[in-house]
Amino acid sequence: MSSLQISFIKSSSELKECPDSRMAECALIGRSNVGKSTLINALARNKNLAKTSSKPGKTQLINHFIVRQEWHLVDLPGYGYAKRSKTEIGKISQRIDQYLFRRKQLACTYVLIDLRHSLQSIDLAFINKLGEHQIPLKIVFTKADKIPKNKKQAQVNSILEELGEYWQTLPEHFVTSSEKGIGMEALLADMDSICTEINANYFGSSHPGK
Ligand SMILES: Nc1nc2c(ncn2[C@@H]2O[C@H](COP(=O)(O)OP(=O)(O)OP(=O)(O)O)[C@@H](O)[C@H]2O)c(=O)[nH]1
Ligand SMILES: [Mg+2]
Repeated sequence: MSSLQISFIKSSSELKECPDSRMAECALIGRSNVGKSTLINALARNKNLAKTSSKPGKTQLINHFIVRQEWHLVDLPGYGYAKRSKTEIGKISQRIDQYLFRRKQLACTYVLIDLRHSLQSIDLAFINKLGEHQIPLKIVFTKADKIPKNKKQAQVNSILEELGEYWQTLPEHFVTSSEKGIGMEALLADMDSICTEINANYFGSSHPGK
């Protein structure tokens, strides 16, 4: 994979601080420590772009990155990190919801799920909430390097089966490892094509007001 032109734009603590741009964006969401920020670094091939940590709760703000000067990639705080005060948990969850439910530029949400575990109730609740609000979503399985090769597909199928009990049509999914660079090209191509289409149809020259 050739290196990607991507740079950090800004961190925002609420929706109204987010970049006021006419560009589509893809957002990464998922439990704290699932590997959202690391995934951005793996896509960028730059370990210092997004701040990561082996401890959960690292990303607390809405972080905008710009890809090829064409679309935004957004690193969100994780949900489900219990070792915070109730006030802090409420504030972060409100920040996430406000962004996901009201950001007009949001083209697709990628929900990251750790492939090592069965589907957690908090992930299911979050995915179902996105579905109820009709927010486009896809699933990104992370840390695939931690699963033996011969067990990987069975683990993917088992999580999808659990999800299938609630979803008639399963969301599209990607299997990735930021550590080993697995699945990066497919994921990036997907984001690229979604944002290019939205940019052309919604933010293009025919868009009213432009
Ligand atoms: N083995 C392995 N470890 C990974 C992978 N992706 C992330 N990690 C590790 O998982 C830990 C958490 O990664 P982060 O990217 O900071 O997680 P996050 O989802 O951004 O977490 P918050 O900011 O707390 O929401 C770090 O120790 C990473 O090195 C992966 O593909 N494979
Ligand atoms: Mg993070």
